[in-house]
Order: sequence, then structure tokens, then C-alpha cells
Amino acid sequence: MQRLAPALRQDNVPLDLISLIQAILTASKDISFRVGQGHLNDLLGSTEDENVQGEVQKKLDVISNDMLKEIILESGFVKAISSEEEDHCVAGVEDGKYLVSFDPLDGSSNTDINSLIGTIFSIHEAPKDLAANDNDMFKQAGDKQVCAGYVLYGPSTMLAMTTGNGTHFYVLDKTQGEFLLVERNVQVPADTAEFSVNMSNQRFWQTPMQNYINDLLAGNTGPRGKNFNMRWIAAMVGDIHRVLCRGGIFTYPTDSKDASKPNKLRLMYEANPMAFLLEQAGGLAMTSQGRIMDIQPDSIHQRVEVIMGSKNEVEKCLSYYK
Ligand code: AFP
Repeated sequence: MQRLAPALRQDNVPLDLISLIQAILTASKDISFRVGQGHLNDLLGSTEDENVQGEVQKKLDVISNDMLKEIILESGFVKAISSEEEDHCVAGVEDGKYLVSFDPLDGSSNTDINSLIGTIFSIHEAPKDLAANDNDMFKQAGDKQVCAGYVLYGPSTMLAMTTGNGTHFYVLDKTQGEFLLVERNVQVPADTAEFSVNMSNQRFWQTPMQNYINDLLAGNTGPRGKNFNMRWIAAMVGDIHRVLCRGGIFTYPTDSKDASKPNKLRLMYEANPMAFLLEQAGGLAMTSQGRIMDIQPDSIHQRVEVIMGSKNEVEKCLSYYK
């Protein structure tokens, strides 16, 4: 099986970007080890702090964030990072070529139940005319990403990544400490009979989403004429991995549960990287208003509606909004 660096060179990825990706993966191998230790090193549970989103930070959120931040900034290729766990961007080197946005541990509430979690990352080129501590550098559409990926800490540690030349899967061979290519050009089936949504929010959704999900639930007795199955891991990284593997539709719709927070998922380090991976695998990644990767961000912690996955099913869902 091919190792990561030769596989990336085959796709003509620039050498400095390969080095940056390797720095991110060095941190992810360490995170993989730490999350695997679980109870053994008193790493489970919460800290006393909240992040800028008002969410309680898990101990592993903080540890993972610190490891990624340190290794990425030390690489010398990065002008700044932004993270779910940092209020503002953190400056690297002024002449750094890249910006990295990441969610160090997506689905971290799953750490306490030994369930799926992962690191999500997105890389843009850094503008030359803004200072390294300027959040505005990150206000670039998802379409400008040069790389996106996630590392899933499951029974095996897997990397899904794209540099704009297809989405590829790698598995961490823990005996060698190397990510090995296991599937090139992953393809998401256009049709599906599987959906993924937090059903407990149903009464807060907008009418088109209520109607769409009701029709899925009606199964072969309803207008869709077939039965659908539901899966919900409560970690976007796990739910999107399943969609990349066998298709499906994943949505976190706009809701009215908390008027100050109509959308849950973050654009820069959740929606955009997953959108890039899915589109490179033949899927679609939308809000009810348009394509996710066309959104011009207005802040680094912006939240968006997400409707993504198998092409025909996402289009079907969007037809309810017309
Ligand atoms: P955490 O990383 O804070 O656990 O949040 C995970 C997440 O943002 C996303 O990965 C899930 O799809 C979503 O939250 C689940 O949230 P709810 O349980 O509130 O629906």
C-alpha cells in the first residue's frame, strides 16, 4: 500500500503543503494515542472552562487543540490558525503561506462513552496583505480551500483527505506510524435510503424540512414509495464518514430552538471541509439557500445550515424549499 507522501506527490501537491499536512497528521497520531488511553490517564470528562461558542470544553478538546496548535505553528508554513477552541486566530509566521482552520476533536461529548470522534481540518492560502493576527484573513469561501480532511479515531484511525484531486481514504498503520492509502477516489452513491439528523429537534425545524423528513418516515406507504433507515452518531465526522463510505443524506437544519443560534454547525472547520470532501467524491453539500462552498464568511466561528450527501437525495430535499 502506498504511503501518504508519495500518494500526494502523485497528485502534484506542492512540497510545502505536503509538509504541512504531515505536521497536522503528526499531531493527529498523538491525539489518536491519547484518546485510546481513555480512562487510563484521567483524560475523560470536562474542564471548568467554556469555549467561545459557550460550550463546556472536554479535557481532550483542550489537549488536542494544544497539540495541533503547537505542531502546526512550529512547522513554519503557516501564517495563522483558527480553531473551535480559540476565541481569535493565533498568529504563526508573517511569511507563512497557509492558514489552517480546525475542530481539534469533533463530537467530543462522545469521548466519555468511548464512541466515534475525529479531528477536522481545512487549509487555505494566506493573503499577503493582512497581518498574521488578523481574523479577516480567514474570511475566504470554501471554494478556495487547497486541502480538507478529517482523522477519524474509530476502531482504526482513518484519514479522509482531498487536495482537489478526488477524495482518498488512508488508514494509520500503528506498527509503522504511517498513513497508508487504502481507497483512491471514493465515490458517494447518488441515491440512498439512509438519513442522518437529530430527530429530537424536529418540532423546531422550518416547514420544508418537516415535510421532507415526514415523507421519509412514511416509507413505502408515503410519496417516496420506499423505506428509509436512520443513523445518528452525534459526531459529524462519524456521520459524514458513513456517507462517504456508503451514501446517505446528513442534515443539521436551521431550527428555532434557541433564537440566538438558528444553526449549529460551524462553517470554517465543519461544513466547508466536509463539503470539499463530499463534492470531490461526487456528493452535494448545500444549505437550503445554496452551495456551502460559495458562502462568503463573515466571522471565523460562523454557523451554517447543512444539507449534504448523496446527490439525488440532497436535490430531493432542496426541492421541498422551492
Ligand atoms: P461537539 O464537538 O461539541 O461534541 O459537537 C459535535 C457537533 O458539532 C457535530 O459533530 C454533531 O453533528 C452535533 O454537534 C451534534 O449535536 P447535537 O447532539 O446537539 O445535535
